[in-house]
Amino acid sequence: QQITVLSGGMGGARFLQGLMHGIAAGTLPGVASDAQVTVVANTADDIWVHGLKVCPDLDTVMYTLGDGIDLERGWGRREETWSVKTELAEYGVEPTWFGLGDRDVATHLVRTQMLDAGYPLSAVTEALCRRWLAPVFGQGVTLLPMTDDRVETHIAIADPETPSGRRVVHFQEYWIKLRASVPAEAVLFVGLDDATPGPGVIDAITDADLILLPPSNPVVSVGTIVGVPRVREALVATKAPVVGLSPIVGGTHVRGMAEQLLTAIGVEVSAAGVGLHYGSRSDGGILDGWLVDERDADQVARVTESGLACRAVPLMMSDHDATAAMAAAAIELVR
Ligand code: GDP
Ligand code: FO1
Ligand code: CA
Repeated sequence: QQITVLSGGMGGARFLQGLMHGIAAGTLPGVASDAQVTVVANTADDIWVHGLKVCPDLDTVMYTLGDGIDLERGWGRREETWSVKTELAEYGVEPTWFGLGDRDVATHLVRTQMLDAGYPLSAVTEALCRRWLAPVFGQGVTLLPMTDDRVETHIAIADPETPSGRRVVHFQEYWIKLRASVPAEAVLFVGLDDATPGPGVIDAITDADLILLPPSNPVVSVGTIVGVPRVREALVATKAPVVGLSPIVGGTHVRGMAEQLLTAIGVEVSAAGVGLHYGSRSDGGILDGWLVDERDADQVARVTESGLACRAVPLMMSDHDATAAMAAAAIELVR
């Protein structure tokens, strides 16, 4: 059995922890304990800092599943130290706002070295996962970048100093330095239209028995993956059922900045709004089913009217059992 998951960073990684927990425990309806999981991860958060290529969503999934993640921050390595970051700040070298951990630097050095040697990001990711995923899951989990091409999410914000009244910052600066405290006037996916799906990505969608959209950011995590040319068509055409879980609960994100970004692209910030934004496959969209949190049970009717299967269940990933139950409910919805 092939399960494919389209993932961002923290939200997708936590969901994957619960999914793997459920597979191992045999608690997912109709899912064998030797089911193979392929993660297609967003790479548009990627950023070059201090000459190093940083891939936040790939690394967050890799570190989380490999148990190297710092659980409190939700990103970067546990037992981290910050000597390199501190020394760079002493030199006054920007960006001082970026949290570059010493252990994390090793990952970026390996990645940058391999990229410089001509290896594509997919080969780099496979090499890094030999350390982080193989010992835990053998061949049970495969992590694929959505594309090997350079794609970066940039955000346009208001700036009265400029003739256009706007300036553009990298998504990481918008989130880490500005804390998404100013409205996103536009979301720009630099390079996305020219990107080619990474090796194995289209097959992972076409050959899947089940495709899951975790409660990842609909704009800069799932939206970017679906925006890679040919991915949307593959999702619409695949024989596999496609089911998603809402990252919006009670009218806002559980954490992060999905509210600001959904507003920027004119999508209603609600569980139903995101489900309808992804759209029902019977209507040219990409979903067969959509799970909303119990607090949004009043929105189920609106979603089902659009041709989508929909149910309200607990959607807080408070622990692995709770998350596994969410995965089970998602599978149940489209069985
Ligand atoms: P990022 O790349 O690190 O931002 O992580 P993702 O894009 O994969 O996921 C971020 C999204 O996860 C945010 O929009 C949150 O609202 C959502 N999220 C985080 N925790 C939970 C949770 O427990 N339940 C639900 N439903 N969504 C969550
Ligand atoms: N998130 C922060 O809030 N502050 C940081 O300093 C920070 C550094 C960082 C370094 C490497 C990495 O892989 C992720 C990092 N993140 C940081 C998370 C990153 O901004 C993610 O892209 C967001 O969680 C949204 O995807
Ligand atoms: Ca991300």
